[in-house]
Amino acid sequence: MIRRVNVNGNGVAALSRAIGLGGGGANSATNQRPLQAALYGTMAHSNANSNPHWLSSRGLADRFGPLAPSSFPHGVLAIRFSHSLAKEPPRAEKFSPKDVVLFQYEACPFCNKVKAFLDYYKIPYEVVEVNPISKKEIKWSDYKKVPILKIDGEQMVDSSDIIDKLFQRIHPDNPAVDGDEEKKWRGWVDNHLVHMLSPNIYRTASEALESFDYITTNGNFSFTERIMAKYTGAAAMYFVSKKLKKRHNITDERAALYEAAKTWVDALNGRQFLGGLNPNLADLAVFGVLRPIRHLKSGRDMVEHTSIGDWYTRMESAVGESSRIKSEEK
Ligand SMILES: N[C@@H](CCC(=O)N[C@@H](CS)C(=O)NCC(=O)O)C(=O)O
Repeated sequence: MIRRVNVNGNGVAALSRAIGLGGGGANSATNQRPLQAALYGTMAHSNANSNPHWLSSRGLADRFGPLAPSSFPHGVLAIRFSHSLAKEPPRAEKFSPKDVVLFQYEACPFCNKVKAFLDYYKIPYEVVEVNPISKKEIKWSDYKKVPILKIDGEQMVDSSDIIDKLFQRIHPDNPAVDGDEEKKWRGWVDNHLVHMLSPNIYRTASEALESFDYITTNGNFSFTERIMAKYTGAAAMYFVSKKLKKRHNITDERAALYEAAKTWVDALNGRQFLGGLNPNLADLAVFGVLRPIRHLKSGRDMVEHTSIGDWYTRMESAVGESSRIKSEEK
């Protein structure tokens, strides 16, 4: 159930379709709007076609790696397991939905949080890549953002709500009430960590190209689409990332990323995971958001310049293989 993108034209429109943006013929002004909108991306509220200034859209921010603030103490030695997954097998044994479909953008950090949860619990799921302009794949829903999880026909929206609901179903006897620490750090991921991503992964021309190479390789693109998306998308996001940096008052994006990693390691306070012996939902959220960038230059730099690498490696092994169902397995 993976989206196939049809390429009928050249230039900007084809490119915009290639990065999942939709669009018409190649050269007209109208045909450039889809790219603008797409690049606005992620725009939580925007009507892309009505926005004349494609480099200033807040939408872009969301889609390609949203963004925001932080502050956080750390070092609580008392381990709270209210939401912790400690001592439980990383498998949803009492909960086995038959049909789980995640509507997503490949590079969306909120979608990646949900994927980390599903992978950890070994809940098999299909992925539908959503076209950010037409959003035709989610036309059936009133909700216009991703992720949307359809689970045996039931719609769930908003990454944290989705995770809370799934957690409750996996642990029906253990009401999913966040411990204060876990809750705080889950909030930190949504309000701070995600905002570090775009300024870092599109920081230089070569990093923007590397990021779009990742996005297009992991999406479902034809060869032509991939090439076009890579270069046009990378160029656009390079400029957009500078705007995002300003919007979030970031002066040195790398330093801000390292600081975030350090803040997280401090929060662990010597524990294997924030959850103690096993990951809790905050561990899964941080891991989910960082996983797509781990092997990009920014992620490599982060591991080299901070001590987050050991925790990250433990998370990789705790989460294990992805439980995503590939199209050929269907
Ligand atoms: N609070 C939501 C945020 C979801 C969100 O903002 N998703 C972005 C993509 S990363 C989106 O769909 N934006 C709307 C759009 O692209 O039009 C969550 O945690 O799921």
